[in-house]
Amino acid sequence: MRHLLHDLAARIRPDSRITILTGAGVSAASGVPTFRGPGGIWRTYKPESLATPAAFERDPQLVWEWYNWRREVLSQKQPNEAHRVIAAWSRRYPNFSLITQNVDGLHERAGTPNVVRFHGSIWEVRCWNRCPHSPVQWSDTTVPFPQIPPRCPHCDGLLRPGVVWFGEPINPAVLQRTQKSLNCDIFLTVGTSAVVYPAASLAHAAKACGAYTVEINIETTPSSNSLDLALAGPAEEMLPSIEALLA
Ligand code: BJW
Repeated sequence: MRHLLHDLAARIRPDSRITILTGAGVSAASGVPTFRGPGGIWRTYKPESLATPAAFERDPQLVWEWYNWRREVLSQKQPNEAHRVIAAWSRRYPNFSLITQNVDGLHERAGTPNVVRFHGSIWEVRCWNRCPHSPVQWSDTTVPFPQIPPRCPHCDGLLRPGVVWFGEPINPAVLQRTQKSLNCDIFLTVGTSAVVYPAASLAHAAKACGAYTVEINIETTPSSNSLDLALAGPAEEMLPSIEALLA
């Protein structure tokens, strides 16, 4: 393992264009449950009854109870070493991009600016009716909401969480920023099961653009064999080890 980490560290230069894609595994050490795997959210809850527009239409109360509960849990969690190393790299490397599938806001709280939030943010809301008086989406960090489901302050209709549910498209502006950052020297995919599309295709797209592609995960994923390097281990240990070699 040590020589693999050395090889990777040797590739990282001050002017390297570095792009990182993160998934739920990056927040696991902060105590945030992942979606799949042991203890994963989808082991207890069915995605189709909570994370689809149809689920919200059917039972907005249930869906909001779930998101309200997750917001309460998240408000008590702190960024971990993986978030902190990524934040340090965002300050050090001028050509650095972070794309996260996580909606938890922990990268921002660790100090990474300009995070590309591929699946939105649990700390944002928007009007379900898309009423003309409200912005498309806005920040609301109230925990817990005094009323479930929360109501649009402009039209009194339902609010929905500002996240991307199954069957919903990725925001076009987010896709545009993502596309730009695929043109990089090193693409790291960290703590994601690489089964949810289109996020799962990003490492392959970066490789097709010429990037050296690296996976950091405690398990193998459908991408492990097709990337240039698969590092088996926890993000909160592997990233600090790489950082120590860079110093
Ligand atoms: C560690 C660790 C440690 C643990 N260190 N590692 C092709 C085929 C079939 C279906 C589709 C397809 N293309 C698209 C689809 C449909 C669907 C999809 O991909 N389905 C698949 C499941 C089959 N995709 C979509 O619907 C997407 N939209 C779309 O395609 O739109 C098209 C469209 C175009 C035009 C009009 C209309 C539509 C949207 C996907 C949205 C995903 N949303 C969620 C919920 C977000 C909100 C919320 O949180 O409530 O996003 S689902 C959930 O999965 C969440 C995550 O961001 C996402 C990915 O999960 P992630 O991060 O990979 O977590 P896990 O738990 O899966 O994995 C954790 C990993 O960490 C594991 O590998 C562990 O080993 C590892 N690990 N500890 C390092 N310490």
